[in-house]
Amino acid sequence: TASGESGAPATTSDPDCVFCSILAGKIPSAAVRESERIYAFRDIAPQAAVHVLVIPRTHEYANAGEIASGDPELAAELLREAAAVAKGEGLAEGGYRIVLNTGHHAGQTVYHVHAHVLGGEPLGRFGA
Ligand code: DGP
Repeated sequence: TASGESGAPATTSDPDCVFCSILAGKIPSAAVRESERIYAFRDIAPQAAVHVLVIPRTHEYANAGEIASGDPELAAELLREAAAVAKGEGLAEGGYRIVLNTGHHAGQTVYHVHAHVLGGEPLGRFGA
């Protein structure tokens, strides 16, 4: 996809992707934070008192490794926005976890890169 005449960054979309449908407004979501390239919304099946998903508006990166290689600035923005969500949700003092699942063994179900921001209560230790 080419950049628009506005010079805005190119954005791709997949009609079969649930997060692209959320971005398009076809599936409702509870917005938490929005910027030009990033959208944050509440997870439909929260795994902690606070559970927010932070995603780039573009579909082109499936996971953390792809976005870090393909658009390092966007990857950094994803993490900055995740931290801003945590601060906005009041998690900065108590602490929180940012999770980026990659692939089957990690339980990744949506192949549109997303950071989970989890907190608001003590979290169980991660692992198998
Ligand atoms: P992962 O397992 O890392 O691929 O996480 C995908 C997350 O997406 C999972 O925690 C549930 C969430 N999710 C899936 N479908 C929807 C939806 O339609 N709305 C919202 N808000 N979250 C969704």
